Amino acid sequence: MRALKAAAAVALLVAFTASPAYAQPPESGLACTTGPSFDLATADGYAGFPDGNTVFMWSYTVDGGAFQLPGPVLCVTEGDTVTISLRNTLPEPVSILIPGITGLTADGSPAEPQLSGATLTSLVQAAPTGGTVTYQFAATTPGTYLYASGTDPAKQVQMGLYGTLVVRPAGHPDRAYGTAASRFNPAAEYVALLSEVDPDLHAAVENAKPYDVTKLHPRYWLINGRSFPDTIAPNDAGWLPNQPYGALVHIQPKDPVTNPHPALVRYLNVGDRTHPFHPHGNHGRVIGRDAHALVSGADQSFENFLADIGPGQSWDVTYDWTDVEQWKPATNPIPVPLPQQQNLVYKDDATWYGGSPYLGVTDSLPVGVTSYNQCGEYYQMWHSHALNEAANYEAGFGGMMTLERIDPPGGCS
Ligand SMILES: [Cu+2]
Repeated sequence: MRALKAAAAVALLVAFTASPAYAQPPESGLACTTGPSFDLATADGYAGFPDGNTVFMWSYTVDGGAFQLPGPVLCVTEGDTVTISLRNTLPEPVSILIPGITGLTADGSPAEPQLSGATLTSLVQAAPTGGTVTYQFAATTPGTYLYASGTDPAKQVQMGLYGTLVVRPAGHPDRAYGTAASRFNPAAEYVALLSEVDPDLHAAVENAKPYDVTKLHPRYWLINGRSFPDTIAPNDAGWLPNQPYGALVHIQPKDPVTNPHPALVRYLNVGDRTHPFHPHGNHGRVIGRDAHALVSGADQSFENFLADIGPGQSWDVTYDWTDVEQWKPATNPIPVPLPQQQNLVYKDDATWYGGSPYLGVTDSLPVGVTSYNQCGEYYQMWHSHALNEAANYEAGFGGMMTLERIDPPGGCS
């Protein structure tokens, strides 16, 4: 058995050595489905969570594609005429509503709330079962938008009918808004779409049973359709075939010459409670809210420790990581005695610690300890500070958490 393990280890080592991709950072960050015309359909399927549970859900997907949670990230440019055709495969009418977008048409007419007698049935025209509706609007204002079902939203949004729309300023794909003050590093652009899942509602829908939405009790807390630790897995991770988007924020230290522009995190909350989100390490700078720039004209952007992302809101936050204390082994050693390695506990003989507290330095670890650390990079928490949400079915740690990964200057080599 031991020999077998050793042989497997050698094989793995060879595989890693032979593959230049091993040194590359895991793929993360915003993955656009590019418009301005989109053919979407609805789908049903199962989302998987780290405790092994699966939950029946509905979603938007590119027509012909499989169920995916959340729906595709739709990217368009200011000035585009955006067309979204939605084919409905679900057993009830569904629609798409984009809060903040005005002048929406459905099948060529102004999109209006749908009434059945005195009862509101949909906030916007819906596609009947087996039917298609085509929405159109002019993308006039850059920013980050939610799109979600406007039909029985308390049920359908909870079921998973939601996604992100990004409107980029014309001519400036490296800016969140039109002004230079909103410039960011396009290689470090992230979405954090926050949502909640109450499996009881999903089981009721799957089994055609009634459910009282006023009794909603979320048990899973998601970023981009995944809960921790799946949030830190790469985009398109093989074991999450229907949850394609990771949420690892992967950056390098700010440097005036080699890395002058910040990362951009586009937060959205499609759930029904506020999520107090914060990164460890450095503060973020809020440069936009609900597709309204805080950096056009007078600078109204602000630094904060914690972004209270309310239901239905989007926040655009830039982020720099700076090594404020300038810890260097030779010139500025960390002035605390570090425990002997023999006194450190490594869970399951594995760790993300690189053997050294200094960025970009790796050192030896006790024999038999596996380090997942590639090049002395740092990991810090990035999470909802409502710690009941840091759980999967009320068992911690999990839920609405992810990590930021800080590579040494220049990246992993
Ligand atoms: Cu924290």
